[in-house]
Order: sequence, then structure tokens, then C-alpha cells
Amino acid sequence: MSSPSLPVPHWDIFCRVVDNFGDIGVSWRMAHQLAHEHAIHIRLWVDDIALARRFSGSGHPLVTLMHWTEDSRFSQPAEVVIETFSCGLPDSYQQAMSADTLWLNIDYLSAEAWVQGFHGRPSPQANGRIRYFFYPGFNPQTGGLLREQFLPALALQAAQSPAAAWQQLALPAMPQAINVSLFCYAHAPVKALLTSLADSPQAVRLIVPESVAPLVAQTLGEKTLEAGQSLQHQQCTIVVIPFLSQSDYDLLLSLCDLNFVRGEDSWIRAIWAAKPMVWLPYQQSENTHLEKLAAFVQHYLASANDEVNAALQPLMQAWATGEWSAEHWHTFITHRDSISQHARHYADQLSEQPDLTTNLVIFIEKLRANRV
Ligand code: TRH
Repeated sequence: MSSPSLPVPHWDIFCRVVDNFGDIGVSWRMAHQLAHEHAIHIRLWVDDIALARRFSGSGHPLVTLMHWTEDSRFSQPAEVVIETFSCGLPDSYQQAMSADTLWLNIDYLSAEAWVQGFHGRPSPQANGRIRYFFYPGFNPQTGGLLREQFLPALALQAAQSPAAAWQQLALPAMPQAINVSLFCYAHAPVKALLTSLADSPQAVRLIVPESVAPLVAQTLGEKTLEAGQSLQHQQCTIVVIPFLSQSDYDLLLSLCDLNFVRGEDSWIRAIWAAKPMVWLPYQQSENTHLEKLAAFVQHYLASANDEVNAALQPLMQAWATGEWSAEHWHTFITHRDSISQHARHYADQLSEQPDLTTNLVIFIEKLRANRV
């Protein structure tokens, strides 16, 4: 039974920030959407509270940020507890759980086929409770993808009032240039990309978040590149921007003509932006990340025509394996219209499936129904 002093429905989400922004990025989006669209009260327990506050911005009335420390006390577990990315639940929380507490682990996203076999599986735990695996994914046999109801309005804003939307991001509109956003890891072939953009037959604006700027500065032999600075590199104007709120970052992706994204969350946001995208998976040992990439590329291109297939497959591969060259940029420019149409088509097709939070709520309802 849930504690009578907690509002109902009430869920706990646990997030451990391992590195980068993906753990908190996904956890905050999920907490916000469960509160906003499903009216669930959320306590979001995060070990890095400063980062959590940065992501939550003005917050949500139904979400309470909680600092998860060694000293945290968990006398009142919620009806549902979500562990993100196998971060583990504190022992004292596990001990305080009642037989009715439902425990889920939301795992990393992958388009690989094995995911659907593991999604929803129960795993008995030492405290006598069952922990369920909830796998995000790209088909109806998985938990689906985070996708909020506000996204179509955001896309409309970018399409109908681009000048005002750019202004919201403190950037001038540059319709004559190909606008590209660059969010990547240090192993990306940034030098080769910059060279290809410098020689581009069409003007390019490369928009670089400040966290990626040191990588660009190093490549260009600049001491520093800070938010607000810009730099002309032949045909390419490089602009460094400050870290945006998640919704402004979504808007940026909707405005750009091509988005380089990475990891877990920006990957999916680039899909919903319905613009051409190149994804860089988080680097893993034994090149496991390249298997993840291959599975996604196969899914992304399953409904693409021959032209898009032939153009995008090598391009995505080259970015992830460090083999990017001028040829890939030329390929993008030559096939840009078809690649853009495909991005739109893929997003439309994928958004016919229920989103992750809706699937989560249904999953919980089914678990409860089966217990009664
Ligand atoms: O930061 P990431 O590399 O996170 C990674 C991945 O999740 C990876 O799989 C995981 O193992 C590792 O973290 C621990 O990339 P990701 O997932 O795209 O997260 C970035 C978040 O930052 C995402 O929510 C978007 C957000 N963001 C902004 O809100 N504003 C910005 O200006 C930028 C550039 C990003």
C-alpha cells in the first residue's frame, strides 16, 4: 500500500549521473511528461542535484527534485519506483518497499532485435520483490520512445515563423546557408567535417554547443571558443552557443537542415525534429556501439528509397568510424531534398506508435490488473 500522506498517483524515479547529460536528460523528460500528460506526482531522486536543477528550469508543479545522497532516508516508497539505466535502488528503499510497490528498470535505448525479447521481463530480487525490465525501442514490441504532445506545436513554430524562432535562440536567421548543429563526442572526425564544410559549394552555418566548442577550437588551433563567439572558416561560419534548455534545443533541431546528435536523448529528439540527422552512438568496448548504429541505420532506412539508402548509409557509417571526407558532405548536398523527405516520412511513421510514457502507464495498469 502506498503511504497515505503521499499524493496519489505517486511515482519515484531514481537517476545517477554517470557522465554527460543523457541520464538526467532522459530522466527529466520522462518525469516531466508523466506529470504533465498523465497527472502523476513524481519525486525525481538525482545524485547530481545541480545538474538536475539546470535541466528542470522552472520545473513542474507535480515534480519534486530530491537530492539522492548516502544520507537520504526512504521511509515512504511510492506505488511505482523507476530505476533509470540500472542505477540501482538504495538498500533502505528496497527494505521499505511493500508487496504492492511496482519496481521497473528503464534501460538504455537500442534498435537491436534482442530488445523486444527482454522488454517487460520480470526479474526476482533479493528483497523478495520483482524488478521488471522496461526497454525503450523502435517497434510496438518494446516500450517505445519519449515523445511529448507539445512537439507538433514546436515543429509548426519552426516551420511557420523561423525568423522569430531563431531569435528565441538568440541567433539571426540565415536562410541562404545550410544550417547544421553539431553535438558529438571527442572521437568524432571533427577535423574532417570542418574541412569538408570549409570547401562546401554552398555556405554553411555550423552551430556548436559550448560543451563541444573545445573540440572545435582544438581542431582549428584556437586557444578557446566560447559561447557567443563566431569564426569564419572559408565557406563555413562557426557559431558557439550556450547550453540551451531542452525545449530550446528541440527548437534548434527543428530549425536546422542537418543535425549531428549523439548518445541517448538528442538522438531521438533529432528524429522528432524530422530533419536529416547523423547519430554518433556512445563509444563502447569491442565496437558494440557500431552494432547499435547498424541496427538503427537498418531501421531508419527500411522505408527509404534507393537514392536515400545509397547516400545515408555510408554517411552515417563514416561519421561513427572516423572516415568522414568531403565526399560525404557532397553526397548530403546532392541528395538533400530526398534525405529531408525521408526524415519527415520516418518521423511521421514512427509517431504512429504510442510514446514511452503512455506505454509505461499501460504497463503498470496491466501489472496491477494481473495482481488482483
Ligand atoms: O550527453 P550525452 O552524451 O549522454 C550520454 C548518453 O545518454 C549515453 O548513452 C550514456 O551512456 C551517457 O550519457 C551516460 O547525450 P544525450 O543522450 O543526447 O544527452 C544530451 C542531453 O542534453 C539531451 O537531453 C539534450 C540535452 N541538451 C540540452 O538540453 N541543451 C543543449 O544545448 C544540448 C547540446 C543538449
